[in-house]
This record gives sequence, structure tokens and C-alpha cells, in this order.
Amino acid sequence: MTARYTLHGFFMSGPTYKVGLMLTLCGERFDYVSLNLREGQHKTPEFLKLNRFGQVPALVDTSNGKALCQSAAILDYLADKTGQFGGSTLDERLRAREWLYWGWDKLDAPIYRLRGWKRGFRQLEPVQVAMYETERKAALDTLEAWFTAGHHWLAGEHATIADIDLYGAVIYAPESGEDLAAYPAIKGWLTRLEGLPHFVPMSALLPPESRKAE
Ligand SMILES: N[C@@H](CCC(=O)N[C@@H](CS)C(=O)NCC(=O)O)C(=O)O
Repeated sequence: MTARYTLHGFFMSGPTYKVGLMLTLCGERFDYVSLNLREGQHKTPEFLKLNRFGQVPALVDTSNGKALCQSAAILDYLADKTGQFGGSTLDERLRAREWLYWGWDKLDAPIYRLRGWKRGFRQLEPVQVAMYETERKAALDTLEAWFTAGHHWLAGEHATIADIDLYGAVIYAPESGEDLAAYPAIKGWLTRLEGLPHFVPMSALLPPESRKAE
């Protein structure tokens, strides 16, 4: 059976993992197209038709021909289409989206940039490293306080797109130089999310090559 969705991405990309994880948790099969960022495949005219920002991921919904970009917006779309992880009340939907926007503002940037620097993909001056380390600590402290206060999930009583999105940033913290030893409540939340049906870890979800849905 033809898969409804095609995910275009890169196996080391956190935002690509977020979308792949959402699809997987929703039980959606998807074709995967691997782009070589070093060769600039995300800047070709063909790819810019899918993602005008020239970034991965991009998701194509073959049922209606829509091409979507920005992982948080894609998660929102998939929640709408699948009826899963969107939050079951207006309050939950609002809270989930507040966390999504907060994540991109405060959490993802320091973790992804320090990870890129550690892996040699990005140059940072010592003053920038210090700034991102301070920002990473502040963001992780915010999350730790939330879960220490007794919340199991970010919005309501069940996992939502907020948990999937922020998981796809926090899971890269060790590669950014923060092993999370000082964050037991965050680690408990990571374990809860990893216990959801159909969960697949980042190391197993995205191959370095393109793959058709099984
Ligand atoms: N906010 C975007 C971020 C996407 C992003 O930063 N993608 C990186 C790979 S992880 C990329 O394509 N970088 C190449 C570029 O920006 O030119 C999203 O969530 O989709």
C-alpha cells in the first residue's frame, strides 16, 4: 500500500526526527527521502518548492499534495489529520502550543547550536558558547521545575505534540555537552515518552539513505 506521507530530511537532524517520531507514534507509515545537506540538496529549486526556507524537514501529504515545512507546524498538521497528540480540550491545545513556541525560542537553539559546535558543523566564539550554555541551563531548569512539580506531561494528562517536539530537542542534550545527570525529573519524562506505543529512538528511526515505507 502506498504511504500517505513522504518525509524529506537528514538523519542527524533533530527537527527531522521530531516529524518522523510523530508519524511513527501516530502509526503512520511514510516514505523517507534523505537529503545530503553537505551537497546542498536542500537548496535546489525542486526542494525549495517543498520548503521555501531551504531547510529540512519537509513533509508531503500525498492525499492532497500539500508540502509542509517547519517541524512544529508539521506536528500541528499531523495532530489535526490523525486526531492524535493534539490535546483533548481547548486548554490542553493552548498549553501544548505554548510549549511548542517556547521550545523553539528557549530550548532548541542552545541545544542544537552547541551540538553542532561540538560535532564540528558550526563555529562558535567562546562568548557564544558561554551564552548558549547559560540559555540551555535556564531552559532545562524550567522543564525540570515543571516535572518536579508533579506534571507527567507538558499539557494535560497525556502526551501531546509538545512532548514529542521538546523530546526531539532534549534527547540531543548529551551531544551538546549536558548529560542530564542533574535533571532527574526530565529523565523520568524522557522515559515516559519512550514507553509510548510505537516509540522508536532517534538512532533507529532515520537512516542515512532514502527508504520506502515497509
Ligand atoms: N525551525 C526549523 C528548523 C529546521 C532546521 O534548522 N533544519 C536544519 C537541519 S537540522 C537545516 O536544514 N539547516 C540547513 C539550513 O538552514 O540551511 C524546523 O523546525 O523545521
